[in-house]
Amino acid sequence: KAFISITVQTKTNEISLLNNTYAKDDYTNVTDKLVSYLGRNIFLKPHHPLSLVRQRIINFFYKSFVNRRGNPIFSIYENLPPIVDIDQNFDSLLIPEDHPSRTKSDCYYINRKYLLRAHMTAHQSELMQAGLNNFLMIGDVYRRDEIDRTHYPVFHQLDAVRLRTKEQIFLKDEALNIFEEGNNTAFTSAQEKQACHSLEAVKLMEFELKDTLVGLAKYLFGNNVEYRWVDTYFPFTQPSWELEVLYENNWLELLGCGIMRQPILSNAGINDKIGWAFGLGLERIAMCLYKIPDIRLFWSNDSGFLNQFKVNDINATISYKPISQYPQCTNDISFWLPKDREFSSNDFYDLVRSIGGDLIEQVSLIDNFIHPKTGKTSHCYRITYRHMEKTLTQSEVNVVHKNIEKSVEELGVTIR
Ligand code: FA5
Ligand code: MG
Repeated sequence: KAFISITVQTKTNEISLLNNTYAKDDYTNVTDKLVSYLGRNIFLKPHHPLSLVRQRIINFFYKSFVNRRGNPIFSIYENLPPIVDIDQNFDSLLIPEDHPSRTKSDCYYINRKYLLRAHMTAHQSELMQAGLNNFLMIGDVYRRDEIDRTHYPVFHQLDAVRLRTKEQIFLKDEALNIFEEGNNTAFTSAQEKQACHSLEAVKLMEFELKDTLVGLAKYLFGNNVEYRWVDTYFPFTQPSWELEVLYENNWLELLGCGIMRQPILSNAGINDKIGWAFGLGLERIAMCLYKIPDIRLFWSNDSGFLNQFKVNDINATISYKPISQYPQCTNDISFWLPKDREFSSNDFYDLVRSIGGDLIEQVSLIDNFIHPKTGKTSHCYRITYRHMEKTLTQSEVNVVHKNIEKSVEELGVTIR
């Protein structure tokens, strides 16, 4: 039955999503399975672990940034619709036409114009145009990606923007400016400041940004948290950094941030301010804070999971106790890739997820082989099945696996 759900879409030339109808075209790749997540808003449900993390971060910003009367200055946007256009998700953020993050194999497109937002940064420009200077944007984001315990095609991000004028950063010091006549030829690395900015302004912004984010990491993980800054690149910030924290002996990427590229502000009609911005993932933080072992659990309606987060104090220490680990079943699938059309592993992952739903714990490419005579490529994937709340029988798994084998031919592959 699950197998029918992906074919339904191809019968009509339109898709209805959140009370709107969209024409399909050659870019359409949203699946029915994905569409079923729209509007579930688990990050807003009281006591949901993502909601606890969300509220703690909001409280940190309320406490850290107040005006002279002691009122919080950051405004919170958590109902921004997840369907955005390519201008919001890419163009307004100066993401180049040929950037890999735009490809069909990375995003869920509704058609050539609209997609499910791939990051919360998509709303930056519209909120700046509305006149806001300090704001947080929180919501569900959608990406085509691998399948394992830490990756899910829907996850949640919290993004922030803070804009400052010359008077706000330099106070009464008339001699200092945000902008200078930039020497555009002086680029040596991605870490260099933008030519239009003065070094003084950038250093003060960098200091406040890093101080805020280290403060946030300590607020969430405790004062003794070990952290490090890593230089990185984003098309919409320069310089750019990632903050990593040490968690169970691994460096975990918590967030990306940087000084906003000035054309994003000027395109939004802002010519007298400099800004910093960051974006973080809520699942990663919740998985560490509450020791949640598998990202699928966030979507569980099981009371054995949800009740563990019913606390009166959102800052309470919670350590998730697995209800029980039910056994895994693995089944492999091998096929020849088509020679006459494109094939991306993400196409296969989506298909597996559409059919197997949350029974799928992991899909991994275990063999990639080119036939020496025919030149044909063969992929072998290992699919790990595990139910979160009961033991799966081999025959239940076989039914799903057969359905996957049957429908994988839609991708033009030939089962070996
Ligand atoms: C971005 O999405 C940028 N928009 C962030 C940003 C905003 C940078 C503003 C500068 C200014 P990235 O793809 O690295 O960047 O994701 C940001 C964070 O989301 C990551 O640090 C991580 O915490 C989380 N994240 C990213 N991909 C996943 C995933 N597949 N599963 C869980 N969390 C993820
Ligand atoms: Mg990243």
